Amino acid sequence: MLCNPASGPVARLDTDKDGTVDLDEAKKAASALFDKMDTNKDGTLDLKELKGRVTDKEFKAADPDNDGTLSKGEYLGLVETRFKAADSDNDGTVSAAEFKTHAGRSLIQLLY
Ligand SMILES: [Ca+2]
Ligand SMILES: [Ca+2]
Ligand SMILES: [Ca+2]
Repeated sequence: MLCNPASGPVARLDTDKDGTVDLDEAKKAASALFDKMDTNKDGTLDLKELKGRVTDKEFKAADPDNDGTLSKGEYLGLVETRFKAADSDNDGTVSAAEFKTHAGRSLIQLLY
């Protein structure tokens, strides 16, 4: 795989161009992906629409009302959880290096 920073997650998600991705930027991207994945446009995602981006266990944890779907708020809550896991130095942003970790790659799955 070519390592081209210009097409990496930071270049793709860093809308304020400060070189890192903060939670707002991650949520903006996640929100757009949510709308794209919601193929039946009912405002929620079920496991089928999520296409394996979320594990069954995570899905259950993120769906406290247990109705079998994730609202956008529930989905963004999951994004926040993965964001915090990926931000290993706890500075509130995910850097290019942090995106390369296992937690970083899990976060990307929810963003685009
Ligand atoms: Ca940024
Ligand atoms: Ca749906
Ligand atoms: Ca960080």
